[in-house]
This record gives sequence, C-alpha cells and structure tokens, in this order.
Amino acid sequence: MSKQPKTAENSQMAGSDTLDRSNSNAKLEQLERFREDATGEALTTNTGTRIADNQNSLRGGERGPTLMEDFIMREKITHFDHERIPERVVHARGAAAHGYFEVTEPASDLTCAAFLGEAGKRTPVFVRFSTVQGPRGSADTVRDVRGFAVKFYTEEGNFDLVGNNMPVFFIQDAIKFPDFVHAVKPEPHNEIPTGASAHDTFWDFVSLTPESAHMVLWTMSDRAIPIAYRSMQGFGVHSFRLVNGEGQSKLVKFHWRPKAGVCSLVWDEAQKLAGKDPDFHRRGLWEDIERGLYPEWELGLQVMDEEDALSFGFDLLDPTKLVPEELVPVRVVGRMVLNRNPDNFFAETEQAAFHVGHVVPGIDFSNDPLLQGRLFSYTDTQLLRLGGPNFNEIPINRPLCPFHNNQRDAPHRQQINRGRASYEPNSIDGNWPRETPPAPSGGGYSSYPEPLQGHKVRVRSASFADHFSQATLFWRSMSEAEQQHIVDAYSFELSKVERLYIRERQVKEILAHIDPLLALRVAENLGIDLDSTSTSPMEGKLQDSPALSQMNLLPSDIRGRRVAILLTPGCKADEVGSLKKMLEAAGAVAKLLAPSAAALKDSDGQPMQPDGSFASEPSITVDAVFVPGGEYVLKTLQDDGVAKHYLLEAYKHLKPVALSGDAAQLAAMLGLEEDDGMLCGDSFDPLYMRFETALKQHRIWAREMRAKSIPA
Ligand code: HDE
Repeated sequence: MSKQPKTAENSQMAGSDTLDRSNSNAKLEQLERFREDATGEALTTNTGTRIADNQNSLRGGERGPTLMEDFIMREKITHFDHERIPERVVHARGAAAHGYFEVTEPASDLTCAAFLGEAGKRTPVFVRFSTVQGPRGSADTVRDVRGFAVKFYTEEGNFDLVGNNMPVFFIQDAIKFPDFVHAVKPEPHNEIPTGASAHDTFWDFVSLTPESAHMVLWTMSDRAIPIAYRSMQGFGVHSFRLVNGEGQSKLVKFHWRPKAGVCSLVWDEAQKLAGKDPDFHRRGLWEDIERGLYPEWELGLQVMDEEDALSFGFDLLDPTKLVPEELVPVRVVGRMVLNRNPDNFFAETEQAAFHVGHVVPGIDFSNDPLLQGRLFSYTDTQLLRLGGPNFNEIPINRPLCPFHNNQRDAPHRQQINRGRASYEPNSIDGNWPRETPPAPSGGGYSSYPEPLQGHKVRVRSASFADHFSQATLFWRSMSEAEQQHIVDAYSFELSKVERLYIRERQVKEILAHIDPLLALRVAENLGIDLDSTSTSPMEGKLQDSPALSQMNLLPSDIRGRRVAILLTPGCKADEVGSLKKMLEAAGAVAKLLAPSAAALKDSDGQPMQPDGSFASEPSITVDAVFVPGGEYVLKTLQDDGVAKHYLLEAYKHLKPVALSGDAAQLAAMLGLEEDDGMLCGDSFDPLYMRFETALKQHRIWAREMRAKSIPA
C-alpha cells in the first residue's frame, strides 16, 4: 500500500506527534528545548570554549595595547555590535504573553478548522499587544489604537488573528496605508511628537480623508487610552471567511471580549503615567500573570451570509464599518487565558512574526481591499526585520505541528534537510513530502472557490461611499461622560495643530457631518465659527448601539483591581489585615504604601513593612485608595503634601476613596465631597462593602464636573 502524508486524523490514530490535548505537552517540550538555562553551567564562547577571565582583555604588557588575537573579546563585542534588529515599522512598542485557547461551543457547523471543532480542546497561543505610532521605547499609555495579535499554534498549522482593540480602521484600501502611517508618525523634520497623533500631519491627512472619520472618532474616545491590556476588547476588523466540512462558506467578524470588562484611563492619568511609569501596561500584564491573575477573553463570532454583504446599509468588505451587535449578535465559541510570561523579551516578543496570511483549513479571506493588501505586507516586513525568509524557524514562530517542504537555504537556516531531492515531482526521495487532499477528508488547505468576474479597474466601490453614518452611530451610542471625553480629546489634539486651516477643516468638513453638537462643542473650544452643519442621513438606520458604550461593558467583580492602602504610624492593624484579606479574596491587588519605604509600627506596636511609598507608587497607578484609621493618621497625612496630593488626585480621577475612622476628617480638610465613591465611615465592614461596590463601577462619573475644580 502506498504511503499517504499524515493528516490530523491518521497521524493521531497512529499515535504520531500531531498536536492534540493528550500530546500537546510533548510538543510544547519540543519548543522548550530552545529555552536555555545556564544555571550551573560554565561560561563559554559561542563555539563552546570555556572562558577563564571575563574581566580583562588580552594585552601586550600590563599597560599596553589590546591584542587582535583576543578572540574572546572580539566575539563578545562583535555580537554586541549587532544586537539590534529594525523595529516594527508600526506597532513597534508591545508586550506579550503565552496562554491557551479553549473551545467552549464548537463551531464545526461553520468551519472545518480543527482547533474550533471540539468542546474542551486546547490550543497554545502567544499574544502580543502594542501601540501603533510610537517607537520601541515609547510610553504605553499614549492615545492610540492598540494591536491585539494572537498566534494559535494549532495542530493544522499556525493561525494568526492580527487584530486591534477597535473594530474599524482609518482607511479602506491598503494602497493608502503608507500615506496614513507617514502622516501619523512623528513629523519628518524633527521627529516630534513621539507616540502621539496630536500634530499637523496627522490631522492634515485625516481631515482630507473622510473615510477616516469613524476610526478617528474611536481614537478620540476612551478606547484609545485603555487602563490595561486585560481590559481591552479585540477585533479582527475585516470580514473573514469560514468554510465548513461541506464546503459552505460564511463571512465572519472575530471578537475578543475581556472578562475584566472594558475600562479606560482618564486623559490626565494617561499623560502622567507616560512620564511616571511608561511601562504601565507592560508591567500590569507581567505582574498579573506572575500573581496568577490570568487575563482572560471570550472569542466570539458574528456570522453573516455572503448574500447579505450589502444588506446592512454598508458593505461587509468595507473595513471602516462595524456590524452592530444589535443586528448580528456575537456567538461565543471559546475562551483564551494568558498564563505564562515570556522568558526572554527579544527572543519571543520582539521576534514574533504575525501575519494575517497565516491561516489553517476552514479559515479564508474576504475581498476587503485592506485585508488583501495586508496579505502581502506581513511577510515582506519580516524579511527585513528578521533578516530573511527563515523567520518561521525562529522558536516563537515555529508551528508545533510538523512542517516540511522543498524550500531551502537562505540566511540562518536552522533545519538540516536530509533528503537528496529538494524539488517535486521527484523519484529519488519517493516524491516526499507530498500534497494532501483538501480538507475535510485530507486536511490540505484549499481556497474557497469564490466566483469572480469583472474588469481590471482601479476604483473604490460605490458601496464604500458612506463615511459618516457609522461615526454618527458611535457618537450617539456614547454616554454623556464618554461624549465629553471625545469633545475634550478633539479639542486637545486640534489645539496642538499649528495650522489653523487644518483645525477648521477637521471641524467643518468632518465633525460637522458626524454630529452638529459634537462639531459645535469642539468649535467653541477652538474659537472656530461654525455656520452650518449637515449630519449624515440616519433615516432607516440603527440610531443607537448600546454594545458600543464602555458603560455597558463593566466587569461584575473587582478581580485585578489595584487598591492603595495608605499606612500611617499607629494604623489599625486589624483593619489593614481585614482589608488586605478581603481584597485579595476578591482577586484584587492590595498595595501597602507608607510615607517612606521604611517599615512603620502599627496599632499593636508591630512593624508593618509597606510595599512602597506614596511617591514611588503614585495614585495614577492604582484604581482606588483606602486610608485605614489610626491614632496618628490625621496628623501624619495633613502635614504630608505627597499624601494630600495622593487623595486629591485619586478624587480628581474619579476613583473610589475610603477614609476610615479619624482619616475621615481629611475629606472636609481637602474639600472632597462625599458621593458614591468618596466614602467616610467609622465602622469598617459597611465602609468596605460600599468601597467594593464603588470599585466595581470603576469610576464615579457623577463626580466629574465637581472634580474639575480640584487642582491636582
Ligand atoms: Fe498591520 N502591520 N497593517 N494592521 N498590524 C504590521 O507587520 C499593515 C492593519 C496589526 O504584534 C506590520 O510585523 C498594512 C489593520 C498589528 O507583531 C506591517 C495594513 C490591523 C500589528 C503591517 C495594516 C493591523 C501589525 C509591522 C493596511 C488590525 C502588530 C510589523 C493594509 C486589523 C503585530 C509587522 C505584532 C503590524 C502592515 C493595517 C494590525 C508593516 C499594509 C487593519 C496588531 O506588516
């Protein structure tokens, strides 16, 4: 009987090394062999010669010149000189983690992709989050879109879902991407600003490009300043295609829904964090995983018939449009948990090469012209960044399933191919490796036989022409507080634009078509006279999509929330103890902070060691503040400017603040009016209950107007 290539099915039966739940550990171990552990090992050169002296170079005489002969020093410095690779042209700043994806509701009716086919099936993933504009060393908390790229190491090959934390994009056609990126990047003459879109070239481009109106509105919303990666939604953006075992196809949009809810920073906080803790998001992801507070998302699908591509009032191929969840609900198919930090940033996070074209049988593309262009770009960019076409052999990029073909050589080849014939057909090596018949019977990839016809033309489809009605929908779906933040963001950004005609164009040609009130409010802040507005026609269209407002996406618990507990000498030991215990039991993080990093004595006269000081862990790094009662609490804090600023700033940023016992007097002293989150009380238990309720709401929006007068 002639041999057949292994398929997922027959190789599992044969007990081969195809990845499934029972043998995924073995495959992971295979990947692990690339991980080095030098504990107990000798220091050597790259060729294995043990080194006796790593402190001094080889010299001609004690005070003489260094000798060329010093192969140890030369190798070390040469390697060092070549340590850098080009950073990503966009999405350069990022952080990543390992985890797994688990099917909760099989999607085998929609796709023959094996990793979505069986309840409980787990697939290893590597996920990288990023900002878009800034370089590798830029701050995490800038106003920007966030990348959300997931590599699934499936048994049928790698599938990369390379998405963002917003469901739409700035442009409709890939040919505009270099223009858009050149406009948003720092300006060419002085390379300013880093990590920000608040400058002339960005607003020049977008004010001349109405198709960007919807996405720019998203980037002016709170979505562009997420509080943590774990609190971001993720979107595949484009319509993709799923194909099932019968060859039937549907269009889908991919959604990641965070278990931690969707929460954001406030703008003042985001700006301050960029200076005080530029690694805020990276640190948060790392620390949560180290603490066992694993970030988690649900994977959902919006499924549409191809015949309906134009029936929603927009084109499903247009990446500047989302499909409102009120029209097509999201069907949840699985969950993703991130539970392991990388061992080495460069080897894993920096060398990870994502590509929208990394697909597996059962997943296919739509004709979205932005997606089509991306299919070219991602391999192309890795050729430069990772130095040649063997980048998929780098450990973080290698599939966990076997891979064989006749591609050979090129820089940094890892594989030692044994065969004598690197072509096909061949009779010398039995014609291996061989093609596999298409899925589902064989598992070979075959593209969906979509019928195509038409003339070769450079045109924008007329079905892509409406640039404003979904922007209007987004604006109308925002709460009052969210609308105010959008007005503030446009006003802030445009006030940084030096050329007044660009400001004016954005307000008159773009905002005025989204919503008259939005345009008027921004115009007023910029001193622009606005005589006419013409909102996009919304008759017959969805007027409001509650699923778009973050206010409707809050978590139901306080898992992962960070609470500062301000300690003072003589603070009530039992109160601090109960508070810490209760917060930690609910999955929150309790940070004990004191006027300095030194231990202080509590009410029992015992030393209490803080985790940090008020200055080293400022209020912008936590979600809420609790001041326990104590003999000297008032005296200590009222004389401590840093502590007073701590409370004022937390209050200004609309955070829950609880003042227990004597500490309550600070409220009146600092002008902090009691509300749903500004809490004072003598009795710990009820105070804690109110505090936890406020923490679930995350911010006290009703305080926003009042907080404007606080000078922090
Ligand atoms: Fe990307 N994009 N992109 N992009 N993109 C890159 O690939 C590109 C687009 C996204 O964590 C680059 O390896 C083009 C949309 C993420 O490593 C590059 C177009 C969406 C990441 C590239 C787009 C994305 C990238 C730069 C328009 C959301 C980071 C380095 C046609 C759906 C992945 C790299 C990571 C990275 C090209 C538009 C998401 C140059 C040409 C739309 C999350 O290949």
